Amino acid sequence: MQIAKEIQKRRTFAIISHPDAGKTTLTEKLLLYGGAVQLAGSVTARKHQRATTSDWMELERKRGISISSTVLQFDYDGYRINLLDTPGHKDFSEDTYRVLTAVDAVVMVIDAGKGIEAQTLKLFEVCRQRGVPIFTFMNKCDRPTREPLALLDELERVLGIGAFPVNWPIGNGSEFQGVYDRLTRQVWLFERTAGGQFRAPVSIGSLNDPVIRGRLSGGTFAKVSEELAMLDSAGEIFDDAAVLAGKTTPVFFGSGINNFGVQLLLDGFLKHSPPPKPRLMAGAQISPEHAGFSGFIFKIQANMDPKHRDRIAFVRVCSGKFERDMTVIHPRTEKKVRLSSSHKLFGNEREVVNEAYPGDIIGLVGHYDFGIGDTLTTDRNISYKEIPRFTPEAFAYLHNPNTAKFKQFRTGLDQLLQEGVIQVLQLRDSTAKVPLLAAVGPLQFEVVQYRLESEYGAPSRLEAAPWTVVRWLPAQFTEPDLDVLSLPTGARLAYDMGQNPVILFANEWSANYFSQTNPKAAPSSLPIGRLTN
Ligand SMILES: Nc1nc2c(ncn2[C@@H]2O[C@H](COP(=O)(O)OP(=O)(O)OP(=O)(O)O)[C@@H](O)[C@H]2O)c(=O)[nH]1
Ligand SMILES: [Mg+2]
Repeated sequence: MQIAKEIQKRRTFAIISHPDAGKTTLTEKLLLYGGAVQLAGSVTARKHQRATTSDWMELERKRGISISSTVLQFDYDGYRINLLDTPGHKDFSEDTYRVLTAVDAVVMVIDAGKGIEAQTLKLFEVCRQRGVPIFTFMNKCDRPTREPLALLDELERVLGIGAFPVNWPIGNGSEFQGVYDRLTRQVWLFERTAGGQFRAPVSIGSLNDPVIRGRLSGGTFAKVSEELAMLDSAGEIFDDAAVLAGKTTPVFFGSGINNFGVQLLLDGFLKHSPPPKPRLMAGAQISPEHAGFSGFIFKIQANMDPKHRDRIAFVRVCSGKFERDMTVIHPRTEKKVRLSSSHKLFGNEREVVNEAYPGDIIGLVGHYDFGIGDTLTTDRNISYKEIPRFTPEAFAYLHNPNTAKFKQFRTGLDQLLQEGVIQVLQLRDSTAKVPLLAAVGPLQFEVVQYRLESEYGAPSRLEAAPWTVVRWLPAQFTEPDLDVLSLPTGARLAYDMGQNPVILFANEWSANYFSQTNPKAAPSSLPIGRLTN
């Protein structure tokens, strides 16, 4: 069975964490060790230096932060890898959460000097709910870190899962020299290379090998020996079933920037992480081997390639075989669609792909009917409901200060709206034509403004709006019902993009007061049971 073999080869995973823990840096090093790039770029690339593959947006390079998730597909050691680098900032978390619906495992990066940070904890909770296996990389061991045992203890205490150290750091901060691999009982001592662009030279041997021992200070040798003896005495062994069930996380130590421990993480991850699993759909399981092709769209992005100025819908293949030019059903519009412009993706590079298998992420160019969350399938019975929705918490008016640029402004805004990271609301009883934007966080507005200017040549001006909370009214609400609603001071009625009525409140208190005093109109934080795109 060719399809079963192809499925077994697939590893589809995301790298997640709090901002700045080193996801993009680690992603680049996984590409280096995976043979997908020859020279690793840097997130803060200066002159003559390569920038990272995953932070390809101009604004990401300027700011040195990730704004949008990136797909990188490559082959290594017999595996077909679909790797997703995600943004850590909470204002971009809607994108990150959508990515989590499309992967089979995650690598959680922790800054070993800081331990578990707020955003990591939130992302972890989502993974746990979805039962996604989690691998942990304790990064930045080249800087002073917390005690490794304390870091493990924190994982178990705060996240409530087992932590199995696959390797163990040798030396701390500037004395960090490498790791001890507990599965093979070998020491890996690395050397730093300028800028970490190339693989780090490594010496491998047993802890008592005189050459290895000669390179460690007496203090480091004694500390590592003692800690390893302690870990061994606990008698735990690597439990694949517990890892696959998301009950235990294998822990790797290292330094992404210096390439220390990256090879061990990559190989350890591939060996112990799962191939694509069956997907749940309305209580039923759709196995990857299911004969019909199916997949769903978890992300849309416009203008990835300035030469083309088009948009790509990212599809996670869930079952069956994808073949270019195949005709599928698009259940939301009930249309049949021929999929001809399919691509595999590597950052902002794309290449035509003729076939794809469960686990693969492919980019479909064009298809302006496609929206986030849509299923594409050859089997009428399949319809995935994977994509979580987020409640906007930031609101602002976006003015077009240059009337001559109205067309660019409108086209740009419409296309960015399709990416689904901002929404536009229309105030009721208002003739003003200025779009009122809503997003999970205010940084999204900056991204919209920057992209309008750089991708569409349309300058814009942002004006703060006086609300912080939006609530959707019950589905059966009609216009006459809206006429008689009495709203708290400062609140306004508006419509979302699907013409569903919402109320904008000045603050949480006012929203709660309204709910208590209007039990029949009790609004919800999401448009439950309504179509919004
Ligand atoms: N000392 C040290 N610095 C690192 C290491 N890995 C990454 N960094 C630095 O940490 C900063 C953030 O790195 P990124 O890779 O952009 O972090 P990120 O998690 O992708 O950040 P966001 O995507 O914006 O959430 C950069 O200045 C990196 O150079 C490491 O192993 N050691
Ligand atoms: Mg990043």
